[in-house]
Amino acid sequence: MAIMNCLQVHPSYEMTVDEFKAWLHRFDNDHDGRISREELEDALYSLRTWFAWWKARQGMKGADTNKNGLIDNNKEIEKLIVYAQQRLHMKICQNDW
Ligand SMILES: [Ca+2]
Repeated sequence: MAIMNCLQVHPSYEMTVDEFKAWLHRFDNDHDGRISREELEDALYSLRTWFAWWKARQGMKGADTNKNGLIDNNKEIEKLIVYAQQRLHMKICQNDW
């Protein structure tokens, strides 16, 4: 995995929605602006999440509303944020907080 010049994100670290999106896109390995299940899995591994592959699959299932296997629009990212908050206990707050 590539070494990235970024802050280490920890599940208990509070971030804004924008920071979450920026963090997620660091794992967009093919730089197509969309997040695949594999890329989501890498992101979860970076948090040292247990069962990252399974959680990535669950997150994808919940967030990928148009079922194209990619998180590729704002609505899907928002659903992924809800998943991350509820199931991964990540603290993601609105930008204007
Ligand atoms: Ca999609």
